[in-house]
Order: sequence, then structure tokens, then C-alpha cells
Amino acid sequence: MKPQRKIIHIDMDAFFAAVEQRDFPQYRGKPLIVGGSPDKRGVVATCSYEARKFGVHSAMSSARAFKLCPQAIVVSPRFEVYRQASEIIRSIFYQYTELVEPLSLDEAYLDLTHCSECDGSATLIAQEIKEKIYKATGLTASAGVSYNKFLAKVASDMNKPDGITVIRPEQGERFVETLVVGKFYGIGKATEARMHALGIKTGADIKRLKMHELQTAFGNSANYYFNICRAIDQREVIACRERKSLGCETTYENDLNNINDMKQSLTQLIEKVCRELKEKELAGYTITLKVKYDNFEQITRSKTETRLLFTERDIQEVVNILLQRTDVGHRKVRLLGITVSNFADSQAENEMQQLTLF
Ligand code: TTP
Ligand code: MG
Repeated sequence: MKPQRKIIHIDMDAFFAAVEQRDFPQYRGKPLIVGGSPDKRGVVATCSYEARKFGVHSAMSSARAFKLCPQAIVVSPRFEVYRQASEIIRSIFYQYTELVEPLSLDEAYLDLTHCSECDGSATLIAQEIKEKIYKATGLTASAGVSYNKFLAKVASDMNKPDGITVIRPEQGERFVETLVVGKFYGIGKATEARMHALGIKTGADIKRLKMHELQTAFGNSANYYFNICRAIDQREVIACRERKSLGCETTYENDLNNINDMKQSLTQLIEKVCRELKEKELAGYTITLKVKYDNFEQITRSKTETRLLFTERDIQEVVNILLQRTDVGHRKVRLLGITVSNFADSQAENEMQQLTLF
């Protein structure tokens, strides 16, 4: 059986407006609209939380927004600045996993099922990511932590701004039962209105309908609604970035003292890496050995071969050579890790790039 997944969804708070308030202190604490100008038939891209109190929201005409909140400051978007902030945020996500699926500049899903940071606690990782984002960009984000994409996404919106919401496996179904349909991701305004007309207000109301009734009322979306109201969502987090490396590491509960234990542990790591390489049909030219000694000093040793490495024997051979360039066997060790990188295609790309330089 597959392990229970750990998915988080991170979404920046009032993203464009927060960037403007960060860069221009005179906008802070004020209703601020980022978007087109009211006299040029512009629309609101987003607005600060101060403006939301007046009923202003994204995609509304700026003219209407200005009527609702005449004291609002209106500024044009600066996409380049938002893109820069977005890049920083994504680089923080990639510190935890390669399985990052950005949905837009300001939000992404992360699959942390196999992430060992923070003792594997997705909640602690989400908290840490929020803190890192704030430190690096001066902006706040909200996070949803759960066991599938649907719940994580809905959860990230529950405690905005600067919030974190966790929905545990045993809470999922009950949570969706009480959720009003307008809050369901994938149910837009038009569907919401149709559901209301049919007396469907919450997840529990959808659940009462049989599959054929859902099909009659909602056609192709029936299956999605049927599953979602039971908190079932099997969609994977789809990584958009090409994988650059694949590695495994173990932090030991008790520091390893004995060279045989270390070698045995490395053999297990190599087996695991090879299994994953095979699964993902990858092979690399470079092996990196990571060692953290008992005093937390960390070193890495790498070796690049001219042939592709993917078998346990070949990788073991390189690791044995790398081991000689460490103090393994003489000092206690609290972590060992092995990474394979420089994959077949990226090498070809590098060579191409080198060629085109001449
Ligand atoms: P959102 O995450 O939907 O909104 P937000 O970050 O401004 O506010 P919230 O705290 O509710 O998450 O969108 C992210 C950015 O995308 C937003 O700052 C501006 C832009 N955007 C548009 O340009 N047009 C739109 O219709 C929407 C919804 C967003
Ligand atoms: Mg947002």
C-alpha cells in the first residue's frame, strides 16, 4: 500500500499588493488596488486586505472598485518585480522537494511525502517555508497542509493572511461535508448558483446525490464532485522542473562508530538510489557522497565518470573511491548521503552548449 501522502499548498497573501506595500511604505495600512486605471476601463488584478473590506476584489472593473472605495490608491502592476519574488519563493520550495507544481506566480503544490526535513512533519516544513519566505522577501504566505491537493488548496485559503491550516486524514471527510460549495476548488460562480438552485449548499448535500443524479445535473464533472465530497483526490503533484539530481540520505539516531556499519548503510542507500534511478529511467555521470560528522561538520565529495552510472556495482565502486577522501572510519558519523547527478540528457545539453560557444 502506498504511504499516506503529505501535500502542502502555499499561496502568497494579496501578492501584487503586498509587494507594492513592501516597496512603498506610504501604501501600508491603506486600501491599495493594483490594476488598470478606472478611467481606462481597467480591471483590478488584486487589492490589499484594507481594500477588500470595501468589497473590492480581483477581476472587478477598476471603475466599480473606485466607486466602492473612493479613497483607494490605484497603481499599475510591476510584473518584473513580482516575477523576481516568485523565483525566490520557488527556490525555497526546491530546498525541500523536486515535486513542486506551481499554479501561478504566487502559489504552488508541494509533495512532501518523501521529505525527511523537520522529521518529516509537513506542518513544520510549511511553517519553516513561511518563515523563510518572509525573511527572503518580506512577504507573508498562507499554507494548507493535508493528504491531497484538493484539501491542501482549500486549507491554504482558510486562515489568510499569514495562516496555516492542517487537515488530518481523519478530519478530511467531515471537513468537506461542512464546506460550502462556493469554497470548493473547481466550483465556479455559475456552478455554485446552479447548485444553490438545486438546494445543494455543502459537501454533505453533494454526497447525498447518487452518481447518476450527479451525471444528469453536472455531466462530465460528476466524477470529480462524487470523489471530492468524500475528500478523495488522487491527482499527483506534477513537477514542472526537469530533475537535476537524485539522492538519498539517512540521519542516524545514534552516530555510527564502526566502519562496517557505515559501509552497510551506504550499500542500503545505493540500493535505494538505484531502485529510484530505474523507476525514473535515469542514469548519471556524477556521484556525490555527503558525510556529516558527529560535530555537525558536513562535507561532500564528488566524482564524475566518463560512462553513465546506474548499476549498484558501478556506483559502489565510485563511492569506495570517494570514501578514501573522507574521515569515515576514523570519526563518528551522524549522516550519510549519496546523490547521482549530471544525467544523460543534461550532459548532452552541456556538450551542445560548449560546442555552440566555439
Ligand atoms: P491570488 O492568489 O488569487 O490573490 P492574492 O494573492 O492577491 O490574494 P490572496 O491573499 O487572496 O491569495 O492571485 C495572485 C496574484 O495574481 C494577485 O496578487 C494578482 C494576480 N491576479 C490577477 O492579475 N488577476 C486575477 O483575476 C487574480 C485572481 C489574480
Ligand atoms: Mg495569493
